[in-house]
Amino acid sequence: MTTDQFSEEKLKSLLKTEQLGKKICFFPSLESTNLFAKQLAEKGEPHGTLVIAETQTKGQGRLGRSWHSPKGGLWFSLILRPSFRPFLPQHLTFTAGLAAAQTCSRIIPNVSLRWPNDIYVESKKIGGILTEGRTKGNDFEYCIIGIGLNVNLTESEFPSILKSEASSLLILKKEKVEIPLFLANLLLLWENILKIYSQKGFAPVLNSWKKYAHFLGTFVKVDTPTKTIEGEAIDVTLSGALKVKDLDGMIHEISSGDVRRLTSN
Ligand code: BT5
Repeated sequence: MTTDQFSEEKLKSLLKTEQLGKKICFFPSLESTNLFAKQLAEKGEPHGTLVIAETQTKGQGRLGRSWHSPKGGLWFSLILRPSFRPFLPQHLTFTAGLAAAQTCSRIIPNVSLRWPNDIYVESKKIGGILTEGRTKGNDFEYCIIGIGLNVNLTESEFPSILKSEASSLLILKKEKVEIPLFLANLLLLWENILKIYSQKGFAPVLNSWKKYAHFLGTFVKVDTPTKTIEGEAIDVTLSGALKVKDLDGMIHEISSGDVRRLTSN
């Protein structure tokens, strides 16, 4: 199917991956690509299946938050059933973030990653990742990784509440990005990162991820499900946790939360 923003045939002709995106499910509109991908995964759809929608009517963020998904953005989810063990879903989020940051960096400078799942350019959020998984016993049967990237969104397409904190590749680059080419690049980079993860473990992925983690070494405020911690973001561990040193010198290892930067250096 082809629309003015996306062409399935174009994507197929540009894709150089072995597994990611080998099956493409494209829709002009879906409630949420994560939700749809989950339904497909439950029916046994294979590793690498791509679900993509031109708009989402109920795009999901983390913790029940919503994701604004008008036409012009790149909204997609992948079904991942990694054959290697062990793997952690939170590690997969980092692989996705790294692939997204590397792809965006080919278009605009100053792309950064903010723990655990945000893609920023300076102080503006341009994308986010939503990872969901289904367990079977102690193991993961599948993971759904949803990526939302504000590719060709204009200023007027953001609601006023997001205007000061969000941006898009189009706004920053002042040029339209070809979505099928962008996605083909992203999927190839992601597949290579997943290969590195399966062969060499998480450490090399994390090291590359940290090159984009400009928030490390700055003062942050982290809202966790139970408390708020302020201090210096000092590291991200191999389990994917954020280490923050508070003003008393105490080190906190945080596995879930939202980071806000308190300094702009
Ligand atoms: C995220 O959540 O950042 C994960 C977003 C994942 C979206 C993708 S799109 C494809 C797939 N299908 C889905 O249904 N979801 C995934 P979180 O960290 O909770 O951030 C959500 C917050 O970001 C919201 O509360 C807003 O403040 C802000 N936000 C919403 N839409 C935005 C947008 N388009 N650009 C920038 N910020 C946005």
